Amino acid sequence: MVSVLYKADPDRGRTWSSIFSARAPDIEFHIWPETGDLARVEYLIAWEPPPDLVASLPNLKVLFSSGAGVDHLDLSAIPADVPIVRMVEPGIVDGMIEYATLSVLALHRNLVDYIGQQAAARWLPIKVVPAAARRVGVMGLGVLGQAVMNRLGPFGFSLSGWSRSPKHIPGVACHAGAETLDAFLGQCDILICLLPLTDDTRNILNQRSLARLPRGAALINVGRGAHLEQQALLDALDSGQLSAAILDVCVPEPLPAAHPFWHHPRILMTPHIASMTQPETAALIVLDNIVRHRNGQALLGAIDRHRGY
Ligand code: NDP
Ligand code: OXD
Repeated sequence: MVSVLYKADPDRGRTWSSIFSARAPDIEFHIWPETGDLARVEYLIAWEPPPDLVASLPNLKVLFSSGAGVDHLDLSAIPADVPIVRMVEPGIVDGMIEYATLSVLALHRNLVDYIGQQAAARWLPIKVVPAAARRVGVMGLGVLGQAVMNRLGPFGFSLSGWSRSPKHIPGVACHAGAETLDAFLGQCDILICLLPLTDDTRNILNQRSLARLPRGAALINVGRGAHLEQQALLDALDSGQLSAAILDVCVPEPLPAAHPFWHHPRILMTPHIASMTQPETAALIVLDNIVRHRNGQALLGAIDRHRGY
């Protein structure tokens, strides 16, 4: 019998478990810390597996990240012949579309200003900028970045995107490669970071790159906290180079109570909830991938270890 070990949020694990038993009764599904016979575990679904867990699974065939990112995994601790698959599932995509749309519209319609005005009991309408005159750019044109662009299109924003390899997306000015970063940034009144965290993207939102944005631009960071140099953001907000930031991710998480981001009048914070893997849809995707693996077919969402995403 195939054995699957799940080591992520235990509440959601119960939903995973009931879907597995309904759809694939021939698969044993264990929720950590109940593991069954470790020697029989072939598939591990995990967020942050303890360092010795992978080493204790001699028959591990595939490691599934329970999230879209894989930066929380120590790739060097996972045997080279074990594929690593990230989470690509409709629920996480829908969540990110909602959060990105909410954030873009909030910035487009000056919500940060109105929150401050309400606190000061000040009635002060701000001129509405037409969507066509607002330039929205997305760093990272992968599964999530492209889904966000598709949904923002109908609002009429002027859209651009940036990725490593060239893309052709109707209605989006696509830029590719490090040498195009400055030109891309220069077109972003609202910049969304939806990059994976890798050696190439760590601290990519720094003093230099933030200075390339049009004056008064706003930032949405839904990638990872380590994409952003925190002091560079504070300096850019204080100088007026940036007008506002919406941050779903930060370093460390949770952010300590004394951190200046909490009380900054131009920053809105959320606790890494932009999007979450939804067990109802994700379990079906992982089950499908297990079947694919057993049939010798390519795994959907397998990462490239050299690229780091
Ligand atoms: P994908 O792997 O599908 O897409 C990544 C995109 O980033 C690709 O377009 C890739 O380019 C681009 N990219 C990677 N490295 C570079 C680089 N050095 N320069 C330029 N572009 C680069 O990932 P997803 O869209 O599924 O997810 C993106 C990230 O979103 C996750 O890694 C995670 O960090 C974050 N996330 C955050 C959540 C939250 O709740 N805050 C929830 C889910 C995800 P190319 O297409 O050329 O390969
Ligand atoms: C993810 C996340 O990567 O929730 O899935 O950040």
